[in-house]
Amino acid sequence: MIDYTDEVADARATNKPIVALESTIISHGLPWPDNLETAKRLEAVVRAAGAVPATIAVLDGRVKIGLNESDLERLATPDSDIQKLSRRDLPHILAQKGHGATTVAATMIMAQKAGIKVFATGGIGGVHRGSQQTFDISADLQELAKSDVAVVCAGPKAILDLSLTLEYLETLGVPVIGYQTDELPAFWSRSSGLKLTSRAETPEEIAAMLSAKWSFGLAGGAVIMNPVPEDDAIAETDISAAIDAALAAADKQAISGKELTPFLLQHMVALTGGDSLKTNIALVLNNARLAANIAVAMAAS
Ligand code: PSU
Ligand code: MN
Repeated sequence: MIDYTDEVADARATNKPIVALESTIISHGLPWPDNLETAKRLEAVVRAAGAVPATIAVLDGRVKIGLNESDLERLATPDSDIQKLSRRDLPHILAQKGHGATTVAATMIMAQKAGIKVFATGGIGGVHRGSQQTFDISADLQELAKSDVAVVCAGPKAILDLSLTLEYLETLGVPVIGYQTDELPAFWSRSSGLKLTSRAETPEEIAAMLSAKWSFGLAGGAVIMNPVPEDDAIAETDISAAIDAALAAADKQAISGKELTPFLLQHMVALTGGDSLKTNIALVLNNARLAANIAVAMAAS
């Protein structure tokens, strides 16, 4: 059921550091053609930092750990038959031999099966605003409590309720580690006003925390919160109106379920004249670099 590229198979056999990358950001998170270019740049960034990239997806009912160029193109092409896959969608897509891009949740499952400990994305899913009514809470959060994978992100996407997302992670016992910050970053912005209880200054410190967690038998993942670089960030005050407008549009058009996050991200790009897209690309590249540094530190310890 699982296919590895030669590069990833070799890295597994020789214990080289590997970084998992997800594919929902390619198929449903970023617009064409930036999505394909970013997918390739992410792999290049991981390689430049001394680790092997393993972009994960499901193609023809096969779990692909590592993708070749034509796989990436297939995932990036608009209007293809690529579904957005979370944990609950996997049995259907595998049995029907379908195609899908894996979310943070589904990528964590596959990474764990492949023995990959570190994974980079843009922003994790979380508790949506208004979830008291809609019950919309990303399956990413439950997965963080289940799969033994560290996820590097720039915060939960700021379209979410960040405070409730932190509460939910606390309830699930998921460590949330600020990288060189005491504050939860907010995806496009570096600050949220919400304090974190755990901070690390170096990839080595993060590797030590992960090793302590897993060697003690504390199952489940961890989230590394890596603020977007200053030069690429959008101030909270400059983006909040666009977030409100995107949420209002989703409400008006009654968008819900798995469509909601892609809809909101797409609207943000239009509402910010492309600024949110530039920041999204910058932050995910920054996360891939840190994830590779952590994977290298883990392999060395
Ligand atoms: N990070 C990005 N863009 C994205 C995502 C993350 O910069 O599109 C994706 C991830 O795959 C994440 C998903 O799991 O958004 C969250 O979707 P939902 O809220 O439906 O769980
Ligand atoms: Mn949801």
